[in-house]
Amino acid sequence: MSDPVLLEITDDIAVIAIANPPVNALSHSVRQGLDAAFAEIARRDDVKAAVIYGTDRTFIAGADIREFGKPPQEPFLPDLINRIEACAVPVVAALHGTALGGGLEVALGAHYRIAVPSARFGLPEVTLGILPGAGGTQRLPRLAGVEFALEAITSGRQIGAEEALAAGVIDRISDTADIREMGLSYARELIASGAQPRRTSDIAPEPVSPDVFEQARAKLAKKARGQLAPQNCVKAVEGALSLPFAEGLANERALFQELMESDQRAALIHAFFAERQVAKVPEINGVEPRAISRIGVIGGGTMGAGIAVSALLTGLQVTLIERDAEAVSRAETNVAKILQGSVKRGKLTQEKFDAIMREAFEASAEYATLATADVVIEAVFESMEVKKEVFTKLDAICKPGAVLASNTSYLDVNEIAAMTTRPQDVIGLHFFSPAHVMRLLEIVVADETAPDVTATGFALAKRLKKVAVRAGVCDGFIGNRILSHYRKAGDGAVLAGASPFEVDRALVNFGLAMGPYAVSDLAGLDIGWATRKRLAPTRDPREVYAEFADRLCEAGHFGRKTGKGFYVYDDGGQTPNAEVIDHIAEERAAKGIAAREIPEQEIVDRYMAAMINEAARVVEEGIALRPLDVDVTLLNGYGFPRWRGGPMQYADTVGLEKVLADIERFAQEDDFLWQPAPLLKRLVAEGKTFADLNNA
Ligand code: 3H9
Repeated sequence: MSDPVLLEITDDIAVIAIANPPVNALSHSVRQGLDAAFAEIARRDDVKAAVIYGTDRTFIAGADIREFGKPPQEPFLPDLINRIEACAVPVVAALHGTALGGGLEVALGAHYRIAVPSARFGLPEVTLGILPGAGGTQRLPRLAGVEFALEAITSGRQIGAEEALAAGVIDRISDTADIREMGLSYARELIASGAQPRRTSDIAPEPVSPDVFEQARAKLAKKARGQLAPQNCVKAVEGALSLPFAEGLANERALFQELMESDQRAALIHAFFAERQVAKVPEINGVEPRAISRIGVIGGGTMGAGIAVSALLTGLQVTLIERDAEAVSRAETNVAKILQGSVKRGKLTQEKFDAIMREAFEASAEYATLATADVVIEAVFESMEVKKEVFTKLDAICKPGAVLASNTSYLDVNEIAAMTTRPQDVIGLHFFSPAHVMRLLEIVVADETAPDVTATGFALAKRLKKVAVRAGVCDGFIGNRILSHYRKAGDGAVLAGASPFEVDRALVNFGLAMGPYAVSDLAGLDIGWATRKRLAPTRDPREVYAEFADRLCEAGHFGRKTGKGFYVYDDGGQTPNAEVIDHIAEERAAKGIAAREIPEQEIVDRYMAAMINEAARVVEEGIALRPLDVDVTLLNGYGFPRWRGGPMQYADTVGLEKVLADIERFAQEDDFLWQPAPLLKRLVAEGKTFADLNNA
């Protein structure tokens, strides 16, 4: 392996190049190399300045996250950065790409910072369940002010060069293309002007009112409910103001260590790597995707319009098909409305909006306009008959090699593919609503889908900035199949004695964005009702079928859109619907169930056990490639709390033995719903975890 840190002395300037692809993370060998370089600079008397820069596409993306959880090796990053800051000659950080986490902390330890206009900065540690642990919480407030630092550190957001310059994070922006040269010429200028080292730790931070910290704590307690890292970030920044620099650093270190040992840190880092691992699908390894520039979308409702917008925003040409002129015009309005939302939020300029609507988007009632599309995504009504009709038409019109995709969320993609003479070109692309916002895309690979069609699905997802998960064909694929099981566990808890409102509250307290009954109200209760009716003929007579949601639907209460569902919606507020309690009481009486009090923890245990158990089946059947694919699905499409890492990570954290024991306990009440998955039993017997399968 070539040296990750290279030191050369040129014109009395020590030039330190970091070359640790892909992102120049501060691995042990990089820290050693930097330490040795600064030791060498200290030894020499012919060096008048130093420059640090990153080779290839970026400066430094931070500490090497793969080293977390392993025994730490010296030199430690905080000590190394102190050593850089203590350097007797001016140190310049020349910045391009991203300077993130420990990377930005290295730059803050340097004495002068220069960046190209496209450079981006940030302390994203909080998103990994930790805090900037190499002086970031002490140096950023000194350079850019406490309030700026507090916001940047607790949000973890990336900051552009202009904003960084205005805030004092960097000293200068330069559009010199050669980063090494950019650093060198700044260093030469500093030497010529007799500039001295300028140590951030010497700056006295500007005092702020203690209210600033209290307000931050209160805001984060709401926004980042249940999370440790944001609160520790506040404490660390507070220390920058209340403690001398060295003590502030020690305080930061202690708070950092506390987080390093937390399950939340393990979960968030699992999520980070899982979202990258999920794109590694063996069957497409080395397979070239088909070219995509023109997309066809069939159906201009909420889903179709969202898909169209998502494609338009990444520069693709989109043709949207609707039934007749009136529907075409409605679809156009839907697309324009969503795009206008981007204009309002400042994400899109009015000129760009006009150009997209004029040049990249067309809506039509003529299927023939799809003849040149590279990928066509059908997003019509969820009925096999309707889908079959669409695919028969597509088969007749689309060019050879076009990818024909269905956005179905439950239906059999093999059956849809069989309607065409080219099943190898057919795939499921299951977007989540609203499609221009939600990050998840399930790529449903049917029996005959060609590997380059699957590869095209993944390439399209990347282009649309989505996280794609490979799924096999079954009712509901990965996400909705698992959902239907844990929803039944929620209903089971209600029949046993909890109210839907208690179930929602328990799961929100657990960390879900919304409880399941509030979600059903939002999605429309008629949707679940239609699915239940569709599956009724095949329902196993042993299933304890909960009817209380059907009672609401029969009365025309479909949730938010009708003003009433599990909750009553008026004046922008939401209150429990008392009628639901009556329906449940009647149902319990009819079923001979004596209600008992269900503790909050039991509600969570039931819900999680059902989720994990069905997920284990989904993995065992190969519907999901690995447990991590399930985690990524639930995190990005179903509001699962990221700081718990996904259901499989959660299962490993609480222990698979406990999950199995829970299932066996609940089975005493309903042994049809609670049948342990063979994979779960096997892992427990072998003393293994889901993580072992991820790494297999
Ligand atoms: C920290 O700094 C703690 C300190 O405060 C205190 C310490 C004491 N380490 O995302 P990509 C890998 S915490 C190891 O696909 P992009 C990534 O897994 C750190 N590996 O590329 C992938 O590997 P593979 C704070 C890392 O261009 C490959 O690099 N920093 C790291 O879309 C390419 O990544 C962060 O949180 C890492 N730090 O995005 C930044 N980063 O090819 C985390 C990436 O095998 N990183 N990899 O799948 C990012 O946000 C993005 O990777 C970045 C590039 C924006 C840099």
